[in-house]
Amino acid sequence: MLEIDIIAVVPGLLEGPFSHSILHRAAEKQLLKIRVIDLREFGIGQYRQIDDYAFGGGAGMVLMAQPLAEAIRHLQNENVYDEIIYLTPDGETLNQSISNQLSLKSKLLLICGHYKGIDERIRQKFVTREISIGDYVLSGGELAAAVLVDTIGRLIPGVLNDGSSALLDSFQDDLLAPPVYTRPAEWEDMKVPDILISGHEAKIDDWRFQQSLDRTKERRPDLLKDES
Ligand code: 6GU
Repeated sequence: MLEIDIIAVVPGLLEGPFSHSILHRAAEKQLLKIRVIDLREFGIGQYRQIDDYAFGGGAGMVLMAQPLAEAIRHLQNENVYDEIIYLTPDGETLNQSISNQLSLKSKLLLICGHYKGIDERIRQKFVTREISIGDYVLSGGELAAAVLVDTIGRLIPGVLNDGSSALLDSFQDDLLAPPVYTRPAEWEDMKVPDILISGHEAKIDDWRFQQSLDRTKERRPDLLKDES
């Protein structure tokens, strides 16, 4: 069982992704437990303030240290987290290896930023890991958290239907997938490659591997350069 708690500024953004498909099934099977915490509940004063202007000026608001610290400490009273992860464009870029590592943990706390980010002191005091999902700007961390949770969730043994753990079939990890086809075998004059209909399992495996390799060389040669 992997438990993931998520502190969000716009919790509604996380309702859809986690109530459908694979992640929903994972939750039903008690393999994954996701809890979304609304930062606003820890806001200050009558208006439950959670952000303020940046010291030094400039456009954009910054999430204040106090509400975040209260939310984190409140959760820490009842949970011991393996990692406290801040989703931020200046974090380490997410890749499969990071997702594999995180899928082996028991409790994760994700913090979603918004606006101009969160007070730096929260990063220094609580955050153990910072992750970006790519080199582009999202308006907040919630969608990034949904992406991260999806990649982790499907790696938990038993979540996928096919009986194999996605973690174990690592030989293909750094390759793009081969082309796939389904019925009919001929569609608008276009035929499925004969080999796939041949029934020769070993030859099909070889063909798929070669296609993966060719496709990776062609489209993503960077993946073939040893770096993990
Ligand atoms: Cl984690 N957050 C935001 N706001 N933008 C991003 C991101 C995260 N990853 C890529 N862009």
